[in-house]
Amino acid sequence: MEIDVFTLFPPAFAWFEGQRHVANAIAAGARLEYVDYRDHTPLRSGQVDDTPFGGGAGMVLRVDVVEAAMRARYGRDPVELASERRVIALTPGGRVLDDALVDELAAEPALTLLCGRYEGFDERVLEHMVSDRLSIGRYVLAGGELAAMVVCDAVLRKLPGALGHEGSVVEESFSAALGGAPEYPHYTRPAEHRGWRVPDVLLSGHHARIREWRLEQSRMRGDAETE
Ligand code: 6GU
Repeated sequence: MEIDVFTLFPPAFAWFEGQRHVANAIAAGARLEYVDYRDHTPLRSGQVDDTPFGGGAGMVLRVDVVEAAMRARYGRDPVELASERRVIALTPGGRVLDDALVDELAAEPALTLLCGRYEGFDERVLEHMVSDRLSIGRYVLAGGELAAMVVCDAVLRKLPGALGHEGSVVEESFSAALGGAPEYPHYTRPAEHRGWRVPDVLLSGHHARIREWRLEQSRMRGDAETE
């Protein structure tokens, strides 16, 4: 997996790269690189954004700046690129990320993530230079960087070698293995704390019964969610 993140704040990702599963994924061959729009702007004094035509608050990331950064990175017309590679604009109005979309993205050989800032992208970026618009939920963040980290986190942890235990990603919340339902509850020592006991079945050593109990718990949580 090769992920290119286009951003105005590459240093924001330093902490993210230190995460164990991210470092593991990189050690196992994944690649995470950053392109700073500002390094490629054709405008004077590093300008990357501008005020919106028609007026209004905030600043908009310019279409010519995004194009220049993409041309610098890929050496070709971004309009053609978007038909061959997942080029994903991070924008609050996009398709909302879920486990199925994470699986879909994790199966790609390469991803390009475009972070917006300020009021977001000039609409022509979204119309002509991307294959996908992706949101991490129905609320507004000040920029796409946190959203890009969310996407990278969710995708990279699905890759072989990212987590210590490969089974962890097969049967987890919202996975196909659990029929899309949330995961069952987990407990660890102590078996009792302030009178709060761990369910007996988990201490029973009966693997078939434990499994049945877990799937039942997951189903119940799924039902509760849709009520
Ligand atoms: Cl992808 N970007 C921004 N700016 N805000 C968001 C988002 C993305 N997803 C949810 N809120």
